[in-house]
Amino acid sequence: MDKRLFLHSVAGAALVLAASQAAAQNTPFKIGLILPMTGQSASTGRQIEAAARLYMAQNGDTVAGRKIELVVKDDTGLPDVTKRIAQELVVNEKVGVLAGFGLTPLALATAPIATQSRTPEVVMAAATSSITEASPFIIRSSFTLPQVTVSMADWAPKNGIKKVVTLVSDYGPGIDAEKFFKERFTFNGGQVVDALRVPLRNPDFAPFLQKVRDEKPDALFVFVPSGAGAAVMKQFLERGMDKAGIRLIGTGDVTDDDQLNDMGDGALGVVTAHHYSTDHDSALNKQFVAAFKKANPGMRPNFMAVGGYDGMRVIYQALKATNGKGDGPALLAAMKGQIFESPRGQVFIDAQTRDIVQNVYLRKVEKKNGELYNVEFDVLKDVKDPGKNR
Ligand code: VNL
Repeated sequence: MDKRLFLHSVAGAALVLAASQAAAQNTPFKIGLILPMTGQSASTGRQIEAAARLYMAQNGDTVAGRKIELVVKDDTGLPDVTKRIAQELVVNEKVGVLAGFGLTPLALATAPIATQSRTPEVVMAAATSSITEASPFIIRSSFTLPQVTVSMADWAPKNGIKKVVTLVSDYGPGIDAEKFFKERFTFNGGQVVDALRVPLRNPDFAPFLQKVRDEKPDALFVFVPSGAGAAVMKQFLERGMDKAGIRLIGTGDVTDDDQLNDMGDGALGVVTAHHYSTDHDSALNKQFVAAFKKANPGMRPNFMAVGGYDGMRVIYQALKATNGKGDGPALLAAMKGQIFESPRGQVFIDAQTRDIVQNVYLRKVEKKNGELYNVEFDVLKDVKDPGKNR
């Protein structure tokens, strides 16, 4: 055996051993929550951690006789760091589940660790369609870009938007959004006249927006990850794009509830498609939002928080269903097929794809009691990820 292969199999054996120890009873059940707590995507980490802690505060920290320990680690948004932390959590901390994953590259970097150690990887944020195909141990509680994008591409042409320029962050979810928007919008008789991609790290939107202004489409369709929306909105307004008759449309990432309130009245009227709004009108959501705000003064929960909250539900329920004795594969099996009411509405973890099936809402930014909200005005029920089985 050559040395690399040998080291590889030793590491693999350590991962498998660690995973079986994690299933031992009466020891605490550890959930390794890996999040970007610093850097460009820190708001995603902050939202998910707050929601996970809220879930535990509401549902207790003991499940089927096992004490739950949440081990939160900051990967700073860098995939090499995520992977190293995931390995440490499995081998040294003997976590039963890996969770979190604020960005697509971070979820993908962890996939081989999940597979080798047979540890469920609960993706609470990242949203590129193909992520669930990177390991049979991945389960998703967030959403996919094709899911929300296709709904927008159906709405736009029925509402006077025939000519669009797309502007996306240049990586997995942005490429998904660009592709699925163009495909469905064109099918519906619309025309995508230009497709612009901006770098994920430290993007400068100004030159791109100038180009869009010159192209004069009916609307600009935008995908940028949570945390980057306010910068897009600011520059869109500063350049007078709205006054030039160009509408802003997109997935709900751009009018993220975490930032929306600070975007100002220029955001009023922006229409997006998404799976969650803080303003979602249900008794469960009202309870969730009130409890979240009470526990985290000055914050309101966004779609990342809901992905984290529901991801914890999926983990708790799997541990319960396996009487606290489940190893990785047993927990995974108990995660598949879960159906429950989320603050976003009814959801379902599809056992075949391990991806989430959920409602997608069309929403318009409006002011209510002095605050800006994404107010839902239409719904598409039980949307599966259109990126699967093509
Ligand atoms: C991703 C997708 C990240 C949508 C996001 O915010 C988001 C991703 C941090 O898959 O990387 O809003």
